[in-house]
This record gives sequence, structure tokens and C-alpha cells, in this order.
Amino acid sequence: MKPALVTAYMNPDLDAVACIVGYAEYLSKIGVQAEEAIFGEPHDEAKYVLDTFHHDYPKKAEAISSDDRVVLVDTSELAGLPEGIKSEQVVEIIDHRKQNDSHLFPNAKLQIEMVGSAATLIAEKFHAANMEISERAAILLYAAIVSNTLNFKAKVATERDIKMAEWLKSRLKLPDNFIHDMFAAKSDLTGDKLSSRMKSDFAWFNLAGKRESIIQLEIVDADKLVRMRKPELLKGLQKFDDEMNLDVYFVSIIDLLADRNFFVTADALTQQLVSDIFNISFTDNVAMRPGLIMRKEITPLIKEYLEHATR
Ligand SMILES: [Mn+2]
Repeated sequence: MKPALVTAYMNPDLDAVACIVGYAEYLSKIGVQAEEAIFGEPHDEAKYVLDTFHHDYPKKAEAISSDDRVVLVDTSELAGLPEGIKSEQVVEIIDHRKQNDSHLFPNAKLQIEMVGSAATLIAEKFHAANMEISERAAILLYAAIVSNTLNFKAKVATERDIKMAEWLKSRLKLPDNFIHDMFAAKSDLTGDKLSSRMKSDFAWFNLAGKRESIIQLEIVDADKLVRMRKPELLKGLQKFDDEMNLDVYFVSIIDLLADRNFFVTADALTQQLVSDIFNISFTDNVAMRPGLIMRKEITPLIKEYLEHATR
């Protein structure tokens, strides 16, 4: 039998890459034939972690054939999956989001649990089995947990995330300032990097019959980005709307050190919805919300708003 392909959505972020590498390793170690499979380009943050520790990037997959068995990690949605994956081919799903399509995968064994990072669910498997973990998998899983929980400051962070991060950290030799440097590395959006980050982060979802997309940037000095690059942010959004005919769409910029979000959009319906949900207001297409909030927390609020909207 062909090895199962462990994969996620196109252009996987750090959490997805960590889960792909970690779970393929775990499955192999328990005797299940499995392979890492990346479609598109891993996010810069994942590359930064692998580069810092001189580890290989995960194997790029070419295409899905109809006899492949697919394991999905860090996603449970049809949207955003690599082309060619049919929901019947998915044999297992490990994910951590409320908003999911898991009912559309008839053959999948499901593990969907509300932790901050899907990487935590993978780390727990090694931990529970008291199994050796490679440095490559351990650093990716550790970095993913820290990144996904915004260094444990995000509301999505749970005791389970903290416990697994500590366990992984105890098995690693981390350079001084590793977390700071990782956050700084992903904040570099100079020049073309802003538009390519927006593109790699773009995905849209059907929420209560509306096409919704939130581009999430997690950076330091978010106020400066908003001040200097707002025209590019708006232009990028406009392009997504032109191509995909979106109903609700904005950029959510998480200000990692100042603990606040900026929301940017020129779309009137979106401004209304974001203003209503968070009780904030837009000035020149920008609104600020104190505290950190992540896309996976915002999405269910939008869904609820749309379902109850009578307009
Ligand atoms: Mn995730």
C-alpha cells in the first residue's frame, strides 16, 4: 500500500508544517507508512525555523492521485485544500478550529479539539507514548505553539499548549532570543513581501451564505505598517475582491508587542459588521481594537452576526 500523505492546505503556515512533519514522523514510528506532503510554499515563518536549525524543508508533493490516502492536519475545511483532494480520500483529520467542514469527510477519523495550536495535539501523541522525537519535529512543534498562541498571550492558549511547549522546550537547545527573533523575522514585510504575504495568507470561506476572507498579519510595529502601507493593504484587498467577489473581507493586523489589532478595509458592509461586533469605529478605513484577537476567534463571531443579521 502507498504511504498515506500527511498534508494541510496550500501554502501551509508554521502550525501546519509542524503538524505535517511531526505527524508523519509519529505515524512512521508507530508503524504506519506515512509521508510529509507540502503543496505550494511553506510560510516564511516555517522556513525561518527550519533555516535557523539547519533542517530540511518538508518534501514537496506534486499531485494527488485518486488512490492516495490523505491525512489532514491543521485544517478541516474543503476550501484551501490542494487541488485534486476528494473528501472521500481523507482518512484522518487533526485540527483545532470551531468553524469546520468535518461532516463533509465521510471516511475520516476525526480529532478536533480547541487548543491554541494543532501542534499541541501532535506533541501530545509523542508525550503520551513516551516516544523519542526528532529535533526537527520538536523545534517546529515548539515554535508553532509559541507562534499560534502569540507567546501564550492569545485567548486561544490553553494549559495543554503551555504543557506541551514546556515539554518540547526541555528537549531542545534554543538560541537566546529565539522567540523574539522569530517574531521579528515574520514582521519583515518590506517591499514586495507585504503583497506576497497577503497572497500566501489569502483564503475565503462560505459563512452563512457570504464569502468571507480575513487576511491576518502578525507583526511588531503594526501602527507603522498601517501608517506607511495602507494603500497597498487596500489595493491587495481590492484585488482579492475583484477576483473572488467577496462579501466580507479585511486585513486583521495583530500587533504582537503592543497587544492590539488593527482592522483595515474599504468595504462598507465589512466596516459596519466589524464596528458592530467589536463596538469600535473606522477612521480612514482603519479601526483599532485593544487586546489581541485571532482570526479563528473572529470567524465564529462573524458567522453568528451574519446568521442573525436581518438585512
Ligand atoms: Mn493552526
